[in-house]
Amino acid sequence: MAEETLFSKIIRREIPADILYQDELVTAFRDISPQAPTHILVVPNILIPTVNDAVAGHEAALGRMITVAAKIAKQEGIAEDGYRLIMNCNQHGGQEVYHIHLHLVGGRRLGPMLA
Ligand code: D5M
Repeated sequence: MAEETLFSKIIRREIPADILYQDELVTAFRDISPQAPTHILVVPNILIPTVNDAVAGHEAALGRMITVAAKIAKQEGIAEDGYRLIMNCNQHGGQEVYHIHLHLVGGRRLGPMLA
C-alpha cells in the first residue's frame, strides 16, 4: 500500500485548502506556492502515487482531471489566452508530492517548458 500524502487529508477536508471543485472522482484546489497568477492542482480522490502507477481502472478519474481543469480554466478567465497542464513524475520530473496531480498554470505568458 502506498503511503498517503497531505493531499489525501485535503481531499477529506482534514487540513485546510482553497478547494474550488470536488466530485466523486477528483478534487481541485489552489497551489500553496503559486508559480503564476493562476496555479491550481487537480488530483484524483484515490491515491495514485505517480503516473507510473496509473492503470486502466484509473482512466475515469484521470480523464475527469482534464475536463475539470478545462472547466476551472474557463472559470478563472484564462481559457482564451491559454495555460499549461503539467504532471511531474518522480525525481527527474520534479515530483514532490507522491499523489498524482495535474498543475493548471496560467494567467501570464509562460516561459520555455523545460528547465
Ligand atoms: O508539486 C507539488 C505541489 O504541491 C507544489 O506546487 C506545492 C503544492 N503543495 C504542497 N503542499 C500544499 C498544500 N498544503 N496545499 C496546496 N498545495 C500544496 P510537484 O509536482 O509534486 O512538484
